[in-house]
Amino acid sequence: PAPAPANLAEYLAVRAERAGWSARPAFVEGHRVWTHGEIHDLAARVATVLARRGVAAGDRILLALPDGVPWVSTFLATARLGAIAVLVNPALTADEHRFMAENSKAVLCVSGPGIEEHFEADRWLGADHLSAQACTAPPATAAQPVTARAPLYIQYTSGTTGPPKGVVHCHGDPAAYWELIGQDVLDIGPQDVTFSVSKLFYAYGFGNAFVFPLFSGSSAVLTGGRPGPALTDDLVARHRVTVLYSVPSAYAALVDERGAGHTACFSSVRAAVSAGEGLPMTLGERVGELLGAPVLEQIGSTEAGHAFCANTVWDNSPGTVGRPVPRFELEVRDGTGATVPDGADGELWVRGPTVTPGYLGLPEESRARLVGGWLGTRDRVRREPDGSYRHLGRVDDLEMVGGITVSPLEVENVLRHHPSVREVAVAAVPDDRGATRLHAFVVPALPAGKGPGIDGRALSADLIALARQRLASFKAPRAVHLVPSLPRTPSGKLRRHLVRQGSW
Ligand code: 3SK
Repeated sequence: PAPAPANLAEYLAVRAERAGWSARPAFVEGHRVWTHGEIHDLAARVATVLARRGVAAGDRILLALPDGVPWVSTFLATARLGAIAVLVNPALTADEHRFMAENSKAVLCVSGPGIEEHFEADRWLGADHLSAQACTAPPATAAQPVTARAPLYIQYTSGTTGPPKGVVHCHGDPAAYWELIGQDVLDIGPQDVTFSVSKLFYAYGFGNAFVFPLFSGSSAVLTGGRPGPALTDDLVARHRVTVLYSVPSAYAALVDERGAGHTACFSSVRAAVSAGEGLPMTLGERVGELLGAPVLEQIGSTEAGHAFCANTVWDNSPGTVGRPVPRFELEVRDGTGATVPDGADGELWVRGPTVTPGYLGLPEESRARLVGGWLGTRDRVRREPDGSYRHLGRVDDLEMVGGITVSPLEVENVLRHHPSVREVAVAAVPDDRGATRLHAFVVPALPAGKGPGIDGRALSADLIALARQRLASFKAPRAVHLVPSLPRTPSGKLRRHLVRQGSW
């Protein structure tokens, strides 16, 4: 390996050249294949254009771009200058973009066409214009020396209340994501072709589709929109994808819409990774059958940068999120902060090399969630005697119904067994008199073949009967609503507070 200069962009360019990856594919976008050499050359040219625009070390550059080579090259160029990339979802509203631009104090906002009015004109730069200028700019800008703890990028995480919080990560963090997860969990090597349904601006997608290919000499397929089942199996088949990263709701749609007849499309896949929220056992089994590959569940967070507990290609315990990633310490604590014994439920706390130093401009929130270097994840888990962890939902997920605490996950796990259910969320919804009742919101599975559609009344009655049969009666939903989709974050996590409000 190349000696490690601390500037990530320079380190990756030197690493690719010394490893002989310059002519190997790095990113596939539509019909265009970009090699590792082309990517680092383009990034150095984009750095020249940004430097001419006055971007300097420590400046923040907001990237509101779809997944693609402009995203990758602008990120690397920003890093090269010692500036800090603010990674945001390009599909946000104008108000959300304005909040993030202000909150991060971005000196420049780079976006594609159609959303320029979300940003102040004198702080906006069009991605097309940047790319055009980069073609003729020299790749001459020297990399800014930085330390491994210098800030590299900011991602926003939205809690259930309050505005999104900026999470800071450093130049040294991606090397740890690569060594601890890309290499030691997934065994990614130069021959791999990967595809991540999770986008680059999000922690899971950033590691999967940016960090791992650039550190390993492998390649990633990039696509702008959110890929549905048809596009996923087309891309996997066309590019012979070997590692697929996705989230449970997208896997549910894939198995539902691309049944047994499509297994051949996935013959190249050697591993499927699932994160973002809990993967029900039955869904994991169906995904494994469709893809003909192990389904590796893991858990991580934006604050930790990537996964901190994972099943690996060598050691997979379905139904669990695996064992702690080396160099991460995990504790399960009760509400008083005391650790609980194996087999008992509690909140997961994590300490490790890539945990964020804090939230941008929020010292009190940072102190509350980051105590002595330990991050309170808000995930409810149980440690099994064999050292694996079972994910039981979010700490804030528990619902109060008639004064009794109910785990909506327990109810969801029962309802999900019904063949006509693709996705389900259960929440306590207040009635006209202010009393709360459990309601189930169900995305129906597509009817097989060309048969009749779903009979909503019959399905509701069936689901309530199923819950009564399997659970204590107070856990059975009082009402079932058929909905076209559930409210989720871009990473696939359920927005349960919106389910509770019954509005999305
Ligand atoms: O959301 C998660 O569980 C996750 C998993 C892996 C990497 C990053 C994240 C946020």
